[in-house]
Amino acid sequence: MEDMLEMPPELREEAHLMELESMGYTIVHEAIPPQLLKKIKLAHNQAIERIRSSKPEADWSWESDNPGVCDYWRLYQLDPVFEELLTLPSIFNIIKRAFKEGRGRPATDEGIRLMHEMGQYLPAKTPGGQAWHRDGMNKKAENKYPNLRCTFTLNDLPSNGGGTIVLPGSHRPGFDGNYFHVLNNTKEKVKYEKPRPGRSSPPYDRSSVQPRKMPNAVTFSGKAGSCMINWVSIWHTRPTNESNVDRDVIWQIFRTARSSLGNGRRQHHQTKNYLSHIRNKNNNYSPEFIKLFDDSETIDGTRWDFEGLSKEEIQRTTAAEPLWPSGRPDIMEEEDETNNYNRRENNAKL
Ligand SMILES: O=C(O)CCC(=O)C(=O)O
Repeated sequence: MEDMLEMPPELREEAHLMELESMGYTIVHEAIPPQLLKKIKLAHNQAIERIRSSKPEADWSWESDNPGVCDYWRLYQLDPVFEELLTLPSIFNIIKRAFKEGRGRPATDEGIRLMHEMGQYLPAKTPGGQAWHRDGMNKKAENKYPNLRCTFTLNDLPSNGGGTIVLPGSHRPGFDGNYFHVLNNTKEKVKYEKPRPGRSSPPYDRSSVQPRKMPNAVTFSGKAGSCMINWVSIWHTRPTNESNVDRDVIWQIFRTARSSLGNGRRQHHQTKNYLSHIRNKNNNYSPEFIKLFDDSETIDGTRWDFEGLSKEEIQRTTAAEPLWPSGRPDIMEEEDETNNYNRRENNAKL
């Protein structure tokens, strides 16, 4: 069987959940309906264009030093079409169930929360530039409350197109940092760089590791609109894009309600304007959607150590500011004080 689409629809969700639990990832083909995909690609291309025309190339990417790589945050306030990805039934139902059912992790009835989102353009032939890693693994928090990541590909992604590679089954507890040197050909410890304004702290010194080719690893590939869902605790890396096709992806990471944010990316990239809009307005959104943005109940809501950011830095990145380009009308009209906000000085404007 080529993919789950050939299964009876009523069994597909179960099958995806089973894969997610047993292998740590699952690929949902045709997750984004064609009409929506068109609109999302348009909005994505505009966001990328905006970055390119507003910053020097060295600042185009938040996390990659490779030439031409471009990424952006705050998708939902850039264009409402991105909000549709949050509750896409083909994906959302799987994520909700994966968290709710627990299966060895603490289960929750309280729903799920958005943790982080980002769009990225990566030109054909771009080197991987990453070590094998697990995201945000922290013995206190993330091992117990792992998060789920969705990677949507907006283009047809060939098998040599730089799609994320995962090691099936390695999401389980027990596959900790001791495997780093096995997978990355180094005995060096991970070296964190200091964060720079407007950039993430690159998670390690990229020159010191050479990710091994693991013969049984699986590479994400699929038609435009496909989505890989994976527990972030799975060992994974970004391989070189050997194809002639650019890679355009959108990531969304979800956490379970009440899980710790420690050692993870907080929702720092949503501006205060957007968050207050979401919290105050019910017209267009279901309560379930609004809850996605609720971080008030977290155990250590003020902690922020993954990127090494200070409280001031968090304050700066969440600052209220006018929304791009002149703001979504549905937000701007409702917030009379919007015009008074000063633009932030750093270059992570989006
Ligand atoms: O770009 C990819 O395929 C993987 C990215 C990744 O693993 C990360 O940012 O943690």
